Amino acid sequence: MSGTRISSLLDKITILVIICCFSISTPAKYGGGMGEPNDPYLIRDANHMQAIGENANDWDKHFKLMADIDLSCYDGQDGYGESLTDAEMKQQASFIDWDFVHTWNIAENQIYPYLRTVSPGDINKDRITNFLDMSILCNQWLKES
Ligand SMILES: [Ca+2]
Repeated sequence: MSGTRISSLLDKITILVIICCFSISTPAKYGGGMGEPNDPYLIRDANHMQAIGENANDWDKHFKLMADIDLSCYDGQDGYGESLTDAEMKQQASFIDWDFVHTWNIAENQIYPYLRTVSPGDINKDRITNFLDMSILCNQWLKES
């Protein structure tokens, strides 16, 4: 073998080793994929879900859920939220900064918070259905007849 051919072979081996080392040192993120629309990150287990939460730079990427993931073992005590007991869920004081005047309603110690809606019978939209609403409705009927 001539010196030129040996040198060329060594160059190819060096390039191959560099490529192998590079591919080995770059672990797949999540369960695979590149986070692109045609190659989304693959989410296969709860660890992948946890990793997404810790990587805000990936929140605008594309993901594909590959399994029905059981998250019931997570109690929300990792700084990502706080779990409440059933009794606490029925207390207005448990929901800090929630608007219980305009948006939410609760019957304490009875049910969980629920979104306020306007009753169809609340004609003047004051969130109270009473005889004033009936009076407004009756006046409307009298005007139409
Ligand atoms: Ca009303």
